[in-house]
Amino acid sequence: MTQQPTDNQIHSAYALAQERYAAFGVDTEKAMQALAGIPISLHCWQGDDVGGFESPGAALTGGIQATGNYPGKARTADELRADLDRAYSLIPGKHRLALHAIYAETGDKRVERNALQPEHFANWVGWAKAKGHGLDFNPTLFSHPLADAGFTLSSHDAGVRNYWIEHCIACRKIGEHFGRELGTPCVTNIWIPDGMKDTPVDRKTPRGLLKESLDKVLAEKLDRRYHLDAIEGKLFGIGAESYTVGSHEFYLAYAVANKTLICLDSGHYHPTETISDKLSAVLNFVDEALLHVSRGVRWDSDHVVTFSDDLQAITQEIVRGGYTERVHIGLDYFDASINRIAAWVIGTRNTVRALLTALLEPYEQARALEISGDYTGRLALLEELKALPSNAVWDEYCLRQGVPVGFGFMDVIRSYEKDVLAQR
Ligand code: RNT
Ligand code: ZN
Repeated sequence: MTQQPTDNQIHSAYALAQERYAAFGVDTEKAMQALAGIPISLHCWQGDDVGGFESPGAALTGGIQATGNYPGKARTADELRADLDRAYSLIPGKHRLALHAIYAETGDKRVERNALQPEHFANWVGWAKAKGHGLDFNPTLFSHPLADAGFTLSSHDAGVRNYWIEHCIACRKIGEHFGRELGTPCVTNIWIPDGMKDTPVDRKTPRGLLKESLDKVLAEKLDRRYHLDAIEGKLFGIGAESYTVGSHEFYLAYAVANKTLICLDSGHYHPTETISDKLSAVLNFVDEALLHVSRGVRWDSDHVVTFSDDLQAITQEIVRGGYTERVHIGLDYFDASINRIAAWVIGTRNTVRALLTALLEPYEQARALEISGDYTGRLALLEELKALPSNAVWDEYCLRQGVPVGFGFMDVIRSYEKDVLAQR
């Protein structure tokens, strides 16, 4: 057991912090209030290493990889929901869940992905309703025999392409159903693994085919009150190092031309490129964006999100730009080498805490310095802010939201591991 601070200690530290921030013109109460209104979409696939329930033990393909074999992973939808409940109980605020199509519950029947229906997600919808989570969705265009050749929506084989077009259409309908049932729009995000290990001679045809396929997938307009379409580009994947059909340029152009959301995954760019810098660029041309907050270590490794400069730069851009309504924040990582619930909790708490830190910035003051050309003052202020007691506000926020303060969440995770995960 960790020795926890008492409520009184937390409140007194907060009162001091509140004064320090007030001296910079920052209202900590307002910041906490704004924070409570920003949902993070947790990714269901961290709970079972992107396995899903379609065929137990199926290999994960598509050039992505979850490494590690930490015991106790969820084997059924009920186990996954129980693990998620545990995770949400340790994260302050109300948050969403992003599902993948392979998390359908089809009972004893095998249902082809192009035949999936809302009814196959009835348990998820019931659960989300009961717990107050919004749902987001993803068609699954990997871990399937028809994706084994490395091409889906851009395949030269019309039969393969059609299968995946039908799958994506089925998923948009399911997403729309989620939105209607839950009263909050579902973001359905399309990512495909299509690409080549070695240098292709024809880069053009697969991209033309992908455009055609997407046009068919998105032909039916869905009500934006219930459903939003997002498309996610990428630089490379394992086994697709030389050519990715759905590159960033491809999807950004497609999103602008077709008014979809663009999904920016922080692991999907050259190592010195950051998605924080992209937001204020793309949001001039697309209405909304989806983020896959992740952490690449040397490559698109999907490590647990840590409280890094990169993460803070992302949340600062969202807050400074006033984009909290236009940027949907989702997570995307899968670490199988540590407790999977802790992975969710640590990455999500970090993201929420980074949002809080951004909300505690005296942005107008810093901006005034910048506009007047006082870059010395801007640098001095930004450096000073780093040492302000944001953590005292964070602790107070956790306490008010009824979740463990600080490292205390690990006590809960350890007992759940002993009582539940170890019995699997
Ligand atoms: C893959 C993409 C994609 C997946 C999920 C599982 O590189 O980031 O978002 O991680 O769909
Ligand atoms: Zn992603």
